[in-house]
Amino acid sequence: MSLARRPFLAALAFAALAAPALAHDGVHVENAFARFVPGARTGAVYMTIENHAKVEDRLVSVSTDAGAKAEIHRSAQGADGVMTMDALPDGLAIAPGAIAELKSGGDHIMVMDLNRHPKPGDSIEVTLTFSHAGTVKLSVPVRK
Ligand SMILES: [Cu+2]
Repeated sequence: MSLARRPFLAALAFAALAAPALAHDGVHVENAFARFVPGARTGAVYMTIENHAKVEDRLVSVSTDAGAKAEIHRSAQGADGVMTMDALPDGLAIAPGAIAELKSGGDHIMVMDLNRHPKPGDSIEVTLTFSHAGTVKLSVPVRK
């Protein structure tokens, strides 16, 4: 009995060691940066998120050490031409194989209730939580 279980345990240990190498089985984040306009009460985080999985994923929540609150926002231009933005209550869906661009004037992560004013050259910690890929922690550089 104990002999029969051995290969199973060995396989588990191997899977645990191999897991970090499977970087492309899930989401892949690139070009992340944050922007904090001097004097502003909020900041924004932009990045490119690729879903390498074969199922839809969803960015459901974000947290950061730079502020008490972070929301996933979508910017849109109203009929009057004025830009507005709204929180996405259900998060940001990313289809299998799709790329979500979080950029100025579009979808973005908004940092609120700032506890400091990060400057260009600083970095902030950002934790992304996905429905499928789980938690992704990033150190995000602050740019002008
Ligand atoms: Cu916003």
